[in-house]
Amino acid sequence: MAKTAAVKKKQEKETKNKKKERLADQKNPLKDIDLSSDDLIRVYREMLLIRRFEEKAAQMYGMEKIMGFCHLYNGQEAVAVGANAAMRESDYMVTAYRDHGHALVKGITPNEVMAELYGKVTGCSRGKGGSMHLFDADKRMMGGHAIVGGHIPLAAGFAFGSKYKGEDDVTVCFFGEAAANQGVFHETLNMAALWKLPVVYICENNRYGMGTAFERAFAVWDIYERASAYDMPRSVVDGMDVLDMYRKTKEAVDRAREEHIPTLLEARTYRFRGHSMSDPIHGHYRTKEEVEEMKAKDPILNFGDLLNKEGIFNQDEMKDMDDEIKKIVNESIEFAEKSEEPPLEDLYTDVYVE
Ligand SMILES: Cc1ncc(C[n+]2csc(CCOP(=O)(O)OP(=O)(O)O)c2C)c(N)n1
Ligand SMILES: [Mg+2]
Repeated sequence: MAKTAAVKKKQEKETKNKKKERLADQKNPLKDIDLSSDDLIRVYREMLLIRRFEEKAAQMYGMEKIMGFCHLYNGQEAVAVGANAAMRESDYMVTAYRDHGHALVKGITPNEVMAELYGKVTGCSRGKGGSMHLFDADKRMMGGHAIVGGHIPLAAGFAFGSKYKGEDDVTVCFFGEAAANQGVFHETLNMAALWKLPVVYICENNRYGMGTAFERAFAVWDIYERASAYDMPRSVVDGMDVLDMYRKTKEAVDRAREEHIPTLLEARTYRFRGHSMSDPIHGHYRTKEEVEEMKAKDPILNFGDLLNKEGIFNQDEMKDMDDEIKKIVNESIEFAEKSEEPPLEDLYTDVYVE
């Protein structure tokens, strides 16, 4: 029996609507994510804590309360936070000198990090490491390393240790793209693949090594492809998107844990501030327009908008959280200011393992 025109029209409309729904579903960044609403809010909070903490640290640096080297992670927060969400507490983390975000997300308290920046004895490295050397071995935060690329082989060592002892912890190692041009990067990736080590290497490609654009220093711009020389799984990640960071790190961490297969991830990200506190924000090596264009991809603002749009966390709740975080950061300043400097006798302690 022939369909009436009205029935046919209704069916066509239903098919069209279903297609629309399917497309919207595919585009939903939260689709298939195995994080609860509480986890998503925690991830947002961790990024915001890092941002507010560093804004305050920059202010205190300007007032000469904090001295020495200090490299801010502004703009890159989604990398450490997304990756950490894919790790277990007992997994090892190791990174370079741009380490405030990594230390905070691995559980070193704002008080201990701020006191370390101030060079006070209550700091996580007893005031003797400073901004570039944030450590807490109990929390499996293995630093904070100032020698570019120097910690890449250490990560292989931690992973070797876990495998040797029959433990299933994974090591996640972060480094800047310029570190991938150190010879030790290649030597270590070769060994990690050969020895099947449970390690995930995350290259934070923020496009500059100090004032050198990576396009001027790399013969091949897809840095992750370097892993193909070692038959290692590899992937490029949107480092401005905390969910992409989480998903791709999770895949890599699970593979490392279950099959002892290492991975190289290249997180494409951007630092909003200068290389260190002594550098201007854009200097001569990048334009104001470029910085502004990248700021439109702010990982915190964009993730906040998504949570708001999806009805997970609204703007009032975000404002309350921001106030609470600012209070925590202000308290960390009070804590650091009230703390003592290390005593002179401490000059020779913590130099060698006792
Ligand atoms: C072996 C070594 N060479 C040079 C330096 C000086 N230096 C400090 S930071 C830096 C740039 C590193 O850039 P990248 O690895 O991309 O990390 P980012 O600063 O962008 O996070 C250089 C060359 C150093 N610390 N160690
Ligand atoms: Mg860089």
